[in-house]
Amino acid sequence: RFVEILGVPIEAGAGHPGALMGPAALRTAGLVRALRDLGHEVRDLGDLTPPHEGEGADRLAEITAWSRVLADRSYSMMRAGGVPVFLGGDHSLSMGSVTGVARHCRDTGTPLFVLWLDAHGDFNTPNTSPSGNMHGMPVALLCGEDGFDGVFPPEQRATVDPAHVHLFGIRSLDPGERRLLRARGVDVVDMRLIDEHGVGVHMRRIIERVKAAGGHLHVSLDVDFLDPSIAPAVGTAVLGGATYREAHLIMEMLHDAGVVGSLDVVELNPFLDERGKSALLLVDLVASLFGRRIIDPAVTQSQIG
Ligand code: DIR
Ligand code: MN
Ligand code: MN
Ligand code: MN
Repeated sequence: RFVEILGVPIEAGAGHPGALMGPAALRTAGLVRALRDLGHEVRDLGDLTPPHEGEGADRLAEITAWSRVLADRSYSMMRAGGVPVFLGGDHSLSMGSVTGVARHCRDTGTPLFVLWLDAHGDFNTPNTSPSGNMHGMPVALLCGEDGFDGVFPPEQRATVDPAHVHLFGIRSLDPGERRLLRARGVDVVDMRLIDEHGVGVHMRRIIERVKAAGGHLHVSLDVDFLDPSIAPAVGTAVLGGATYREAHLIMEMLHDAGVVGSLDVVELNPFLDERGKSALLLVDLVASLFGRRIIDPAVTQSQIG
């Protein structure tokens, strides 16, 4: 496949500085090489430059400026026909990346589904957020909740149906966002469900749904989806996250299904990493998503009959 990589060094949405180094750390960990070794055609577009209007302004103004530039860029990457991979940067970047993807899907009449791998729901609005941090709000903006009027001009806006959003790995919700998630009917696969059924059951359900609709699946991977013992490089670590094998299984199933059309890898804070451990793990997970496997399943099938 043709893969286009764009770094988005934004950290104004997070509570801790450091996420702007994320794209550099993912490149240092060998992301481009890993994808090329799998036979993909990879174009690294470098990092998006911080939009001028945002600098020194308040955080909402800064993220608004980034989001507008990124939504246009994401839209043109989709039109180029490859698989866009956005390297964060904090999770507020998904306001722009997914908006561009949603606009392209609307143009082409393709149903858009979003798989949000995260410890958090990211469904706060400026009215419900206890922290005021915009990395806790992107899904609410994407689903058209109130309170984000100034972010996109009407001609740029494109939303996601909340009934097409699957939050996965969740173990921390604020009271206001929990109420909103219930009211909008968003599918929330929390860690309790994963413990009880395993990730395979829920991934199969989500994959079948996207396939049946002939849809485009956007995957948004927040580092804090992973257990902090394997991925410490995140400002908002929450105990009880996905294990190494759970995370790889998700990526492997997504690859085999062939439904993923765009990806965010966000919230990596290299300042908090332990000798690049989290960055290296993320590169391995992206490689699994793009086809790295232990052995061809056909071989195993023939052995077990
Ligand atoms: C919290 C934390 N729910 C907030 N959110 C984070 O600030 O809204 N999302 N860390 O990734
Ligand atoms: Mn297309
Ligand atoms: Mn999170
Ligand atoms: Mn997040």
